[in-house]
Formats: sequence, C-alpha cells, structure tokens
Amino acid sequence: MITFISGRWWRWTFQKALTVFLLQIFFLTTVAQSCQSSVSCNVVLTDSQGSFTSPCYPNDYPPSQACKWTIQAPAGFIVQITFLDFELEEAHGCIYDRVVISTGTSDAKFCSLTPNELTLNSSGNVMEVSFNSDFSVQKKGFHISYKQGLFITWQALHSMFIYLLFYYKIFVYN
Ligand SMILES: [Ca+2]
Repeated sequence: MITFISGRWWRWTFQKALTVFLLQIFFLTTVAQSCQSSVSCNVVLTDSQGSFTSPCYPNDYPPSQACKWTIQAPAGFIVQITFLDFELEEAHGCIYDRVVISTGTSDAKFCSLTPNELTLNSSGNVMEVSFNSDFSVQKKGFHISYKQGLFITWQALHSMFIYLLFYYKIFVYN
C-alpha cells in the first residue's frame, strides 16, 4: 500500500516537473522570438564612447525594421565610428537591406560584407546611422563602435604653427 502511494506520488511529481520544464522551454522560446517586436532601435547616443548593434545581433535581424542611431557629440567635437562586424543581405545598390551613414556632409550606403573594419569620421558633431530591412532574407547584422574626439587635422596644425611663429616674432623677438 505504501509502495503504491509512493509510486503514484512520484509519478505525480514527475508529471508536474515535466509540465514546469515544458512551460519554461515554451517561455524561453517565446522570449527569444519576441526580440522581433520589443526592440527599440531609435536611439540618441551621447556617451563619449560605446557601441551598438542591429536588433537581435548576433542572431539574424528581424524583417521590416527601420532603425536610427544618432550619435551626438558636444560642439567642437567630431564622431568616429568603426564597423567591428557587418553582414547584411547582398543586393546591387543595397535595395533590400541597408545601412546608411550620414557624416554631416555626405551619405554612404552599405550592405553585404562591404564595410567590415571600416572607420568613418563625421564632419560636424553629429553622425547618423540608419538601418532598414525588407520583408525577406535576414543576416546577422552589425556591431558598430563609436567615440567622440578632437581630431586635429594637418590644416589645423599648420595654422597653429603659423600662429605660434607670429606670436614668437612679435612678442619674444621684438
Ligand atoms: Ca532582407
């Protein structure tokens, strides 16, 4: 009698554990799939450096996405971005899925594996990264790092040198 009850109890416990286990699997699968709908990808980034990825990266990005990252540096600074990893659906003219980088004076469009390890500088203090995917064929997307900086050009260095030369001639030499 005790063995019978004990056997039934174990079977009942096992069934309960199995149900909980299956529910957990179902829940985890649902959460993994919900990446498609719950991701906010219109972001303004103001940190001095960081990185961002396409939705669900390194898993495939969802279809029909329209995302925009605006990297905003203080006045006088510029923004530099580097493509750490990149894979979008390949198409002539990037007509299906694409990343468009607005540096301030020009726009550059990318898809397939083109810009891996490429670095781009903004002309002003804002850089915009737009991402669009169409309804079919998804890839893993991208991982982009960014940093703000005072990137001194040769022209600026030359001007500074001339200024110092004049300063030295007028105030030190005379
Ligand atoms: Ca696509």
